[in-house]
Amino acid sequence: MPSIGPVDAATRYWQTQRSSKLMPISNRVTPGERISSLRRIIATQGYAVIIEAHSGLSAIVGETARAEIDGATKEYDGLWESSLTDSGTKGLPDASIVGPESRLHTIDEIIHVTTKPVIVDGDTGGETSQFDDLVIRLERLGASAVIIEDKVFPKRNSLDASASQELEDPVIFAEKIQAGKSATVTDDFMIIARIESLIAGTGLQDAMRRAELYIQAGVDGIMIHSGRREPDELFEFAQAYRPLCDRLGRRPLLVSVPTTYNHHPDEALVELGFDIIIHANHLLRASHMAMRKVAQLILESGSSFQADSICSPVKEIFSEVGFDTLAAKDRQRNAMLRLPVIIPAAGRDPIFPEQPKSLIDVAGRPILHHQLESIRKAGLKDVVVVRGHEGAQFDAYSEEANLVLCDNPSYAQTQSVDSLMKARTYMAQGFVLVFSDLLFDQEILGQLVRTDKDIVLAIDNSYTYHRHDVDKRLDLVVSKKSFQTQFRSLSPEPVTELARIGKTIELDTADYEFIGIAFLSEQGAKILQDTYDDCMTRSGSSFHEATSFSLAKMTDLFQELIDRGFPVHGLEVSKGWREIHTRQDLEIAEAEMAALAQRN
Ligand code: SPV
Ligand code: MG
Repeated sequence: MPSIGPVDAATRYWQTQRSSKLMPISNRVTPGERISSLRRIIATQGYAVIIEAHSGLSAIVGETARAEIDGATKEYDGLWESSLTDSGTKGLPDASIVGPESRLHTIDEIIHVTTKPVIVDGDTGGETSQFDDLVIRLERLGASAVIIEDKVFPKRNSLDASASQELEDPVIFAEKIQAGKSATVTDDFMIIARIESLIAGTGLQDAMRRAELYIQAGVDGIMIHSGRREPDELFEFAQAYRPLCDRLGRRPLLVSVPTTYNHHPDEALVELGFDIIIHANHLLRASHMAMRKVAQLILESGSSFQADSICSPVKEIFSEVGFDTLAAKDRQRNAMLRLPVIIPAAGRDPIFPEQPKSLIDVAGRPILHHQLESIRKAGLKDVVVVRGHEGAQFDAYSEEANLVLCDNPSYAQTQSVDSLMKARTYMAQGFVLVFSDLLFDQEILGQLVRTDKDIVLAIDNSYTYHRHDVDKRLDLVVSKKSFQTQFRSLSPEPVTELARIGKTIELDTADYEFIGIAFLSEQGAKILQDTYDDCMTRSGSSFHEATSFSLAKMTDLFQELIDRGFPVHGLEVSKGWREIHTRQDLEIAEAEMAALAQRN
């Protein structure tokens, strides 16, 4: 039998909890963190390489792309939300036709599914007031920068050499930059000016003059664009940029979009002084070519069979967009609904000696009937009853669908733990424990099963309001938060970690009573069984409140788990249950049910 030393097993438990629960948090980013991350990357790495995205899926592809080079992993530093590819995706030309609302929708779509910095193509920025509004919205979304070009609205894409390109008056454009800067909330959000002199053919001198004006206006970066394959003037600009900045006393970032001159590698552009390199349209162009190929192939071959080899498998798309995670959650939920409910019902109660407690009639039906009704309303199906005293009376239930009868022949010498363990073959996926003397609403089961804890007991504190009238032995509970005085006045958390459980706790010390329903996840059930097995090997004298381990009650075993460092939680429920301890309880329950039936 494996020995699970108290410390070892609990330490292992906490380690697995930490590693499994931190993952989703590290995968999220706040707008503020995302905005500043672009500057941070450039400050630490010296440059940033950006890939275009035009949709959520293309953004995921860009964000997750990896290359192993000389033992190091390379990835993109951020995403470019391009007007060319956003328009192209919609089947429209890049000519100020797709409006800002639509563009913002795409940007939001990209930001929603990624964590990397996003640089937005702001076209001309529109009028000053429109640009202000764009800046406010982009900063709030978490984009790191917007690039606006010094052309006149409506602009035409810069890569079409035949298009006539009209440039904006640089003084007016500089004012737009200033207005945009004053609309920002943080210093992190960047406004980058894109100089189109080399596209419009007005030459290097014009480009340099514009750069000076824009730098003086407070711009955070300059993008110098060229549609040439050998952009000599652009390289000259890059060389003259450093002395210009030295003269002006500040050097905004320098940005390159090497679509036409991409035989000059990124590294060479960084050498020339570029800080940001944007590969501006490649994911759209790649998907366009792939789509055309596949569309044609299916037509030619009369089936999609041959196209399969050049399409991503559906499963890959599923996992790319998080369908896998969602399906895993569904599976988890369905597994929850398949959880067995185990009812230890073997004991003999001296107040009701003639019957198993489960089969006492309340309002004309045995307690077990009421329990099965609530269990099934909660969506749980499988029920295991452990019988002992007057066990043959359960024979009437042997044909009941999804109900298993288990025997505890030693019931007269043992207590609830022993009975529960007679059903251990049903615990592999976790289980719900229900005491046999309890009437309860289905909501309690649903709430318990939905907590993300491994061992959760339904607890109620209503007895504390009349604790001095309590005349029966309750399963009392002390929660950990009762040690933390600062929490006492706050509204109670529904789930709380427990410190003590047992019948001999002083009524004044306890916060809650355990009502007799508990949920144990797969891991919780394993911990419970391992602990039980370990205690069996050591059993001898007393075990918590029991005089021997074989007489242990569930409260004793739960206390043992707490002492070993496994978290046992309580979920607060304040109504919807009644236990039948005495004949008076029976009368009260019947009266309550009659009142309820009348109301309905
Ligand atoms: C874009 O990607 O939309 C750009 C860059 O503005 S370019 O197409 O080269 O003008
Ligand atoms: Mg553009």
